[in-house]
Amino acid sequence: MSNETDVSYDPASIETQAQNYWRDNACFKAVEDDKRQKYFVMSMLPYPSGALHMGHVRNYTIGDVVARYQRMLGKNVMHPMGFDAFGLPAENAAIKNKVPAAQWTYANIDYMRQQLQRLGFGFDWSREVITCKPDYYRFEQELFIKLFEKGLVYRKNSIVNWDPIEQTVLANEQVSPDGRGWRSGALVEKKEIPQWFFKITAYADELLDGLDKLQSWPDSVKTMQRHWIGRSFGLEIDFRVEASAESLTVYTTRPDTLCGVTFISVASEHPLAKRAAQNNQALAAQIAALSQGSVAQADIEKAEKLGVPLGIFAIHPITGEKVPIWAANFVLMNYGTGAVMAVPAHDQRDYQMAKKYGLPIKAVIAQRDASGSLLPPDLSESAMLEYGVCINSSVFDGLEFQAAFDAIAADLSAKGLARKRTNFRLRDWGVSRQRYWGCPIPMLYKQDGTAVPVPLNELPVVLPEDVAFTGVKSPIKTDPNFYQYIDKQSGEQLTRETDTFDTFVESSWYYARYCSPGATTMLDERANYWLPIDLYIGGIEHAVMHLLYFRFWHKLMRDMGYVTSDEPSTRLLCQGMVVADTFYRRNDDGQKHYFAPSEVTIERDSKGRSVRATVTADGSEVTIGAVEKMSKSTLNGVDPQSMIDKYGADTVRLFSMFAAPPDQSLEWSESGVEGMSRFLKRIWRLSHEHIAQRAEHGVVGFDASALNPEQKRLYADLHTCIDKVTRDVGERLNFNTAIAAIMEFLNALAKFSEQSAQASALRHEAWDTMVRLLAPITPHICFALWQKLGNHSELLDAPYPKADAAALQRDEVTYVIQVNGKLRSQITLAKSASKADVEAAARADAATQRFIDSAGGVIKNVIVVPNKLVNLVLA
Ligand code: ANZ
Repeated sequence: MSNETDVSYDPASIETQAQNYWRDNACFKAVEDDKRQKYFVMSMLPYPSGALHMGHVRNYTIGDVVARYQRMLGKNVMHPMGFDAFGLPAENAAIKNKVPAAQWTYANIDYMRQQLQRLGFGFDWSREVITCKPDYYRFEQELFIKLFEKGLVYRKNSIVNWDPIEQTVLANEQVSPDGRGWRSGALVEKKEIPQWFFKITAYADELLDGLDKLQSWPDSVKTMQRHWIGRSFGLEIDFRVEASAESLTVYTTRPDTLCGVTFISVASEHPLAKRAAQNNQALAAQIAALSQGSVAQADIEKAEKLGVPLGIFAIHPITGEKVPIWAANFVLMNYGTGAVMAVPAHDQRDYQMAKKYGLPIKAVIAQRDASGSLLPPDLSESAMLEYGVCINSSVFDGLEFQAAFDAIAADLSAKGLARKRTNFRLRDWGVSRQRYWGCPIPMLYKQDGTAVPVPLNELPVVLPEDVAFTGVKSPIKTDPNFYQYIDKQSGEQLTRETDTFDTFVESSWYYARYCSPGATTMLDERANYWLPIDLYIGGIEHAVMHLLYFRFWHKLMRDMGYVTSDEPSTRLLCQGMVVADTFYRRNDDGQKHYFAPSEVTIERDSKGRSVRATVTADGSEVTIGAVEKMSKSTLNGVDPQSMIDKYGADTVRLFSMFAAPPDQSLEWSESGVEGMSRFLKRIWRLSHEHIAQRAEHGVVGFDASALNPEQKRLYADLHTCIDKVTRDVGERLNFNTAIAAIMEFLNALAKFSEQSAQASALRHEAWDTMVRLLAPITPHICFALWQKLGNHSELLDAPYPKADAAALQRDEVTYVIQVNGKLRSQITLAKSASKADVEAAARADAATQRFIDSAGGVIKNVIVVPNKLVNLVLA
C-alpha cells in the first residue's frame, strides 16, 4: 500500500488549474451549429444582493451537472448566466450607504461573478445579460411601444396600496398583516392612480390550455398556474334596483343557488356605493373604513368579513322579493362586475356576513343520502358549499347543478336578465412602479394628458445612474433634465413618464436574449436555434408570477415575429430549499434571539444530528430550534464562500447534489460536507495507488472477453453502476442516488485486490469510467485525474460511459443468507445453481457456520428463494 501523504488532495490548487484552463481555452463558449443537436440549460438568474447563498449554489450546481453531462453525450450545449440587476434593495443600499444604486449593483455583480467562477460553473460568459444595462432594457422599451400600438399595452386607473405618510405606493409585501405600512406604520389606504398594464388576459386561454402540453413541468406548478389564471364559467344576472330605472349586475358561478339570495354585496368602490354615500357623510366614512387594509387577495380572504348596508334594495328576478344591498370589504371591484349575489347558506363569506349582521340564511341545495332521500344541509357551523339538488327553488326544485345552471340561464336570458360569461381570476399585469432603480417606461405626456410613445429612434430612454438619492422621492421624478421633453419637430413641451417597470419585465425575456448576444434587434435568428429551453431550473416560489410572465412574453415575442415556438421551456425543475438547524435563546420578553452556527459549538450524535449546542464564547447552552430555510432572520445561513475556502468547490458541489433529491429540501450539515471531502480524498488516494501499480505491472489493453470470474464480477458491478447513473442523471435528475451508486462501486473497486497486468487493465478501465461519471459533478478533481490516468483528450468532450448490456446480464447472483429470518451473510453463485447447490453453499459458508456454532443451534429446515435468499431455520 502506498503512503497516503505522498499524494495529498489539495483542492485549492487543483481547482485553480482547472478553472484557468477552462477560461484560457474558452471551453464553455457555445456556437450555433445546425449539424449538432442543441441543448439549452439554464438556471434562474440571481439578484445581485452582494454574495451567493446556498440556494444559488444548489440551483447552479444542478444546471452545471446537467450541462456537462449533456455535452458528454455529444450535444451542443449552451449554459448561460446573468444578473437580475434592477430592484429595490439597491435603492435602500443607496440611501443607507450613500453610494449610487448603480455602483453598488455593479460591485456586487463583479463579486458574485467571481464566486460563480470559483465554483467551477461552466457558463458561457460571452452571453452574460445584466438587466440594468441600456443595451438590454432598450429592447423591452421597444417591445412595450410596439405593444402599445397594437393595443396590448394600455393605461388605466388602478387601485394601489398607498402609504399616506411616505406618500408612496407600497407593494403587497410591504403591507403588514394588520394593514399598516412596513416602515411608517401608517394605516395603508387604497388609492387609484394611473398605471400601465400589459394585457395578459388576452392570452389567458392560451396560457391555460398550453399547460396541458408542458409534460415535463411539475404538476404542482401547473396546478398553481391554473388556479392563478382561474378560468370560471358563470352567469351575469341583472337585479332591478328598487325605485329606480337601474339594474345591478352580479357575476355568479352558482346560479343554481339563486333562490337562496338574501342580500347583495358590492365593492366599496362600486358606483352604487358611491352614490349612496354622496349625501350621507356618516355612510361615506363607514364605506371608506371598509377599504383600509391590503389590496392583496390573500389578505382580503383572511380579513374579517365586514359590511355596511347602503339603504337600497334590489328585486329578486325569480321570487320578486326585496333584498338589501350592502357594501362589503371582500368584494373586489376589478373582478366580475364588482357585485355578488349573497347566498349565505352556500357561500362561506356570505355566511360569515349573515351571522355577523343577523341577515337571513336560506338553504336551497340539499344532498342525497345513500337511500336517495334529500338531506337538508347542516348550517349550524358553516355554509354548505358542495353541489347538490335544488330545494326551496320553485320550478327549479329537484334539478342538479348543471341542469339548474342551464334552466336558470335559459329562463333569465329569455327575459333579457342574464348572460353566460367566462371570467378569469387573472388580472392584466400592472407594470408601473414609482421606484427609481428600474427601466424607464418609454412614454411621454402631452399637455392635455394624452400619452404618446417615445420615438423609436430615440431609444433607449436611459436611466441616469449618477444621481443623488434622498429616499423621499425617486430622483428622476425631481430631475427636470430627465422629465422635461421637447418635441424636436413641433417644439411642443411634453413630460416623460417617471415610473419604471416592475422588475419582472426584465426577467421575462432574458433567457431569449442569451440566444442573441450583441444583436442590434431584440433577438435575431440565433434565438430559434436555441429555443425553447431544454431545462430551466429555479425555485418553486416563482411558480406563478415569473413563470407565467415568462410564458406570456414568449407568446408576445412569437406574435411579434421574433421566435417560432409557443413555449419558452419544455422542461422545468423546481429545486427544494436549503434548510439548516436554528439556534436560539428566549429573551425576557419571550422573543427568540437567534445565534449563527459560527457562534455556537455543536455536539452531534453518531448520525451527525445536533444534540447539544453552547455559545462558543461563554459555554452557555442554547436551544436547538427547528430545521428551517436558511435566512437572515434566523441567522442559520451558511456562507458558501467559507465552505469553498475550507473544503474546495468540488466538495461543496458534491454535497449539494448528494444530500437530497433536487426537488426536496436539502438539510445543510457540516458533518455531511466533511463526509464528501473524505470521499474525494479517498478517490484521490485510491486512483493514485492504481496509477503507481499500473506502472509496476506494465500496461496491457483491456479485454472484456478475457476475464476470470472475480474480474467478471467487478466488470458487471461497473456496468450496473453506469446503467444506474445514466438513468438517474440523464432522465430522472436524481443526482443523489447516482452518487450513491458511484460510492457503492468504489467500495467494490477498493476491495478488488488482484495484482496482475490483466487486473490492472480492468482497474484502469474502472477508473477511467469513474472519472467520466463524476466529471459533471466534481469537474476539478476529475480534470486532474483524467490527465494523471494518461488521457490527452478533452474530458469535457469525452464520451459519457455507456452500459454494456451483455455485462448487465450477470451469470452470477448474490444470495442473502438468513438464520432464523435475520441477515447473517451472503454468497455469490452461478445463476444455474440448483436449490440443492444453493443450500450446500449456504451450509458451507464460513461466516454462517461461525454464527450457528456460537448460537449453539442445529439446522432444522432450509428455505431457498431462487435468485434471492436462503433462510436457515434453527431447531
Ligand atoms: C353566488 C354564489 C353562491 C357564489 C355560492 C359562490 C357560491 P370564481 O370561481 O372565482 O369566479 N364573486 C363574484 N364576483 C366577485 C367579486 N368581485 N369579489 C368577490 N367575490 C366575487 O368565483 C365566482 C364567485 O365569487 C361568484 O359566485 C361570486 O359568489 C363571487 F353558493 O355567486 B358566487
